[in-house]
Amino acid sequence: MAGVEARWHHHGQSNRNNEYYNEHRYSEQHKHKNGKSYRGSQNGPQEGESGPSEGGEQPGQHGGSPHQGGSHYGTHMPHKPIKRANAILRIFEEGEIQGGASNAVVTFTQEQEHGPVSVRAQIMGLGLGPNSLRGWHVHESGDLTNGCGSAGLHFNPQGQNHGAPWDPERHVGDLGNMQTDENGDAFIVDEVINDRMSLNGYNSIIGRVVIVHLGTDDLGLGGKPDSLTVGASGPRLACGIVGILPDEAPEAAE
Ligand SMILES: [Cu+2]
Ligand SMILES: [Zn+2]
Repeated sequence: MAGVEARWHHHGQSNRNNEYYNEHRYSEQHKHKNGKSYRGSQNGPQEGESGPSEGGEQPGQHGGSPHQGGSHYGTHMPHKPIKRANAILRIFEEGEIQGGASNAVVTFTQEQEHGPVSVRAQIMGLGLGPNSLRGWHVHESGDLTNGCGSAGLHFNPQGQNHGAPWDPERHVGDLGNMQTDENGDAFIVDEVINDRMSLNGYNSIIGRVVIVHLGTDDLGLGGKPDSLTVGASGPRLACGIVGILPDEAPEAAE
């Protein structure tokens, strides 16, 4: 974790090869970071955009990889962390959504950009079975082309084995099990389930998929062939894409 964070935040230190090219850019950034004002970001042309050599010479500058400096192109833009997101879970069968409106909603809140994500969930009407433990995770891909089946494996940017949400060795996407009540519904109230999860940066779950399974997650301890990858959690029952919400909950409608 610490290593990843360091890489994300200190491009200049971990990217020696690019230092020559980026020297000017870095010094400007630091000036801005340590200075008082981001004024240039909102008004008028930005220094970085006016240089004649901007563009062709530095592949990656405009691209997506943060390690290549891709994010630097927008450095002068105001930075607004994502604070809230949710996933509406739907039951899929053979790639098709089943049933009517979903009563299964998971909401993620991250008040501080690098702080913990608290999870609130109301999981009703999925038929999870009464008084059961049901595995659930954030899977890596936001692709529901073939229903929950195309969402990939557990979100695991550090390449670790599957585990419990409190294990040192685990996936960022590991949420363990949800406990259902006598009606087969589950309610989670503002709980920090996995403190590696984020709505921002390297461990961001935005655009990925929450899946609830028909079986119990063995938390990597079951000794089955898929215990260390998916916790032997069984078939994928319901899923939904994690989407960005406004910072504040809207006023309740009448
Ligand atoms: Cu899963
Ligand atoms: Zn996992």
